Amino acid sequence: RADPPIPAAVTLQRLSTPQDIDLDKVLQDLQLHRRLPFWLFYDDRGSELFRQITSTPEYYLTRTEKSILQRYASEMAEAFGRGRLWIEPGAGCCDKAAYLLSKAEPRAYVAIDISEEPLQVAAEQLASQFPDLPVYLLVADFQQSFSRVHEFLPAAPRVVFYPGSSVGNFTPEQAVDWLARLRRLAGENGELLLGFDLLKDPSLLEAAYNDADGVTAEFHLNLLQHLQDLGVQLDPSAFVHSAVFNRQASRIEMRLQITQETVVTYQQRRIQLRQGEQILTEYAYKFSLEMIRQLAADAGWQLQQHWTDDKQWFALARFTC
Ligand code: AVI
Repeated sequence: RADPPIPAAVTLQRLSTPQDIDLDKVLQDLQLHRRLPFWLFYDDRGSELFRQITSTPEYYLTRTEKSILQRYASEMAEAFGRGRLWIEPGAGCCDKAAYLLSKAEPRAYVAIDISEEPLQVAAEQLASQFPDLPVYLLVADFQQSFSRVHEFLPAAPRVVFYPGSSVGNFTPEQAVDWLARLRRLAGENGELLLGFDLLKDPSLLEAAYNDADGVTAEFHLNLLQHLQDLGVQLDPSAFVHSAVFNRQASRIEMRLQITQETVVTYQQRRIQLRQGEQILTEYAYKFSLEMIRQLAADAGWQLQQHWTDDKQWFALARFTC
């Protein structure tokens, strides 16, 4: 597909290209700790499967968050004030921001993502929906080019928008680190709008990560295909998907279960996996308001207010520095 033309109000900056994955480190973690990183889910096929997950009947998160944004967009815009620079790390196709942009009258909208293609598609849509809105697309590996992001943005008080409960895929320590980085990105008098999934009946939580059509299972197992594409040798038929809610830790734990003895090889590394072993691939933390308040406070953010749905399944909260 040819690149679409970039509309006049849109500025595209390429700050980094997808970095080479340190595959040996990934395999070492598998060998020593029976762990694989969740970001391995997201190759092109994985991103498409995640998009499909968001429309399964069981995966209430995206639907619910959008309904909150739709319902409270004016109130949120009022709370954050007009004329701010809205920055969305990991923006993807920017569809959630669109609910707010119509009300918030931002100085500009900044979408940051490592994948350029969805950003460009989103830019076309945003430009037709909001012809006067300056849009900045920053193609960046957020971990690496955080400091350079500042060089390209107009001066205005900032709001960082981080929806989707992606904060729940970090361990609490990583989440505090990440929120502290978002605080630096937000700058002086910066604010944060953070989406997070709330604690609820474990059967609803487990259903959301074990949909009946098996889309989540396919998404999970696609990680094995991704590894194979990167040059790892393995037999996918030895792995099955599992997702269980750990009540004590307040998180869904996704694991690949080993159904028969199998070997994973990469260059000189040979990893023998026995039947019954498990490989941890993802956490998805489920929060109380107090949990999220504390995490954010540890990163220097103060909770100001939050918005939720009638069932209190999901929330978006506003924080100030
Ligand atoms: C991206 N993230 C918020 C999703 C979640 O719910 O934790 C990833 C996901 N994993 C399995 N299903 C969805």
